[in-house]
Order: sequence, then structure tokens, then C-alpha cells
Amino acid sequence: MNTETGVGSYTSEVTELVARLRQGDVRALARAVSLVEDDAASAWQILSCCFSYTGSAMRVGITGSPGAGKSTLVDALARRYRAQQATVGVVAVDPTSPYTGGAILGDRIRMREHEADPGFYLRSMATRGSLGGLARASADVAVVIEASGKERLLIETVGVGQDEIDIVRLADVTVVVLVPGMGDDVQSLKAGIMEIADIFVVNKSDRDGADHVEKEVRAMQSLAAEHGSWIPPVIRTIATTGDGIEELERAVDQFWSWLAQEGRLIARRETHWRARLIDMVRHELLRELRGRGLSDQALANISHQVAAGQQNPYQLVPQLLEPLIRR
Ligand SMILES: Nc1nc2c(ncn2[C@@H]2O[C@H](COP(=O)(O)OP(=O)(O)OP(=O)(O)O)[C@@H](O)[C@H]2O)c(=O)[nH]1
Ligand SMILES: [Mg+2]
Repeated sequence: MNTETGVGSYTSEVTELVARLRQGDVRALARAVSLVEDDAASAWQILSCCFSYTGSAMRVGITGSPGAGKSTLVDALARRYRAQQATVGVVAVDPTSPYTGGAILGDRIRMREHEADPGFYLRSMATRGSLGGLARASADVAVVIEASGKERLLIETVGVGQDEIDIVRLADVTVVVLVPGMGDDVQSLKAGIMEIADIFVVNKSDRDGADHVEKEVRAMQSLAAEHGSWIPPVIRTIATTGDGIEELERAVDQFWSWLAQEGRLIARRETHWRARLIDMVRHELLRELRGRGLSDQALANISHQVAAGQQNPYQLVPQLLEPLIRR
């Protein structure tokens, strides 16, 4: 937290950078996203400044097993939105591949195709060793991209672990992508993934077994709890040909309209923010402590001393926090 400039006032660099990205300057947007992703010193100010321009975009999360066709679906959806003049931002989070991995490379190629289109922006992200992790970084990157005026945010992530489920919680609408065959038994899917689905997609419906997957999902729909009057539909698609994309788009719109009623959207975002706020506090406290010398090495030394019984953690932690809470 930058206390020098105080809450609500920004350095001229930050004001200028955000003004430029708001005007559609793609380089400024890319720079701001990088600063935020790297958790640079100016990140907090950039985010604070950008936040006032967020809240109205529709955030659609697309998750599913590796290779299920998420990117192809995201691309197809993005094209439909662009054809309707809606601006689109994509955050593609790939925790499994190294930074130079195939998926990211593929995403770069996708981006190049859209390069001439100022109404489209894609950012690929992979795991960084940084504090706070990928869920925080992707949430922050989404804020910056939305502030650049994108009306639809598509968030792609491999649905395998808790991290990815946290990322999906960023979304207002969650699409879970399943595929026939490949031993991809719906029963073996984590219940967590089933529960977060607002819409199921059976992609690669050109393959044998689409019926079977659809039947299994319908049989397990009781797991898709807490949806009240919304029954998650099952949409069949062939992302590579565009078959079913229109139906998917319609289902997303229908869910969005359903969310808009009876305060559901606010309730959903509130759940997201409850987790995020705690995460932000933890992140900032750790950052402050690191700024005061709590390096990885120092942490290792302290841990060693505590393990060896030479330090009392219940005394140590209040001591560490003391300078931060002193008025
Ligand atoms: N036959 C068929 N192939 C598809 C379909 N959709 C996608 N594919 C192919 O499946 C492969 C993986 O597609 P991607 O869109 O990269 O899948 P992904 O889920 O984004 O993959 P990761 O991000 O690596 O997890 C590509 O070769 C696609 O062309 C489909 O509906 N039918
Ligand atoms: Mg992908």
C-alpha cells in the first residue's frame, strides 16, 4: 500500500498510464497488465485507479480438463461477441504449462490473429513463484483489462485444483467443458467442479460418446447445488466448426439475465469479494513485512529456530506485526 501518496491519489505516471489504457492504447494496457502481474511497486495504485472503471462487464469463466477445447470455445465466443460490436478481454490462465509451453504459445498465435482489432485483448498467464499466487494475479489482471473498457471478460482455466476453482470464482457465469471419450468419466470429475457449473458444455460432440456424457451430467445434476431456480443446461458444441456456439451464447445470456434478478449477481460477487478481501489483506501484510526484512532467508531462519524450540511463534508473530499496527 502506498501511504506516501495516500488513498485515492496517484502518481502522475499511474494517472497517465490508466488514462492511456482507457483511451484504447494497447501498449499502455499491456504495460499496466505486466506491472500488475509482476506485483510491481505501482501495482496497487494502478489497480486502485482502474477499479472505479469496473463492475459492468460480464465475466464468463470457462474451465475443463486439459485439451477439452476451452481455447477454441473462447475464441468462437469472442468472435461472436466481436461480430456484435461487444468488446472482449480474455485471461487465459494455464497453471500446468511452463511459461514457454505449448498452450501459451498457441495463445500468442491466437492473439496475433486479433492484433489489428482494438476491441479484443488477450493475456496468457502461467504460474509465477510470486506471493499470492495465480488466483490473485488473474483477478488483478482482470480488473485492468476490464478498466480498458472491455464489455465481456472470458477467463479460461484448466479445472483441476483449488487454485483454478478460485480463479473461476472471479466469473459471474461459469461454463464447465466436458468431452466424450478419453476416459473422461464425469463421475471422476471433482465434485467441486460440478458444483461451480452454471452451464455445462459437451464439446467435441463430433466424437462418439457425446450422448453418454450428456446423460451422465444430467444424472449428476443434483450436485450442481445452490442454484435455486436455475437448472444448469447442457449444451453440445463442436468448437472447431462453431456448432452449438450460438446456443452457448444464448445460455450465457439467459444465465446473466437470471443473475440480474433478485440481487443474485451482487450476492455472487459478494462471495467472491469476501475471499478476495482476506487474500488482499494477507498479501499486503506480507508485502509490508517483506519490505521490513522478512526475506525468504529470514523466514527460513525463523522457522528453523521455532522448530528447534529456540523461538516462540506466539510471541514472534505479534512482534512482527507490532510496527505495522502501531499508531
Ligand atoms: N474434433 C474436435 N476437436 C476439437 C474441438 N474443439 C477443439 N478441438 C481440438 O482440440 C485440441 C485442443 O483444443 P484447445 O482449444 O487448445 O483446448 P484447451 O482446452 O484450451 O487446451 P489447454 O488450454 O491446453 O488445456 C485442438 O487441437 C482443437 O483443434 C471439437 O469440437 N471437435
Ligand atoms: Mg487453452
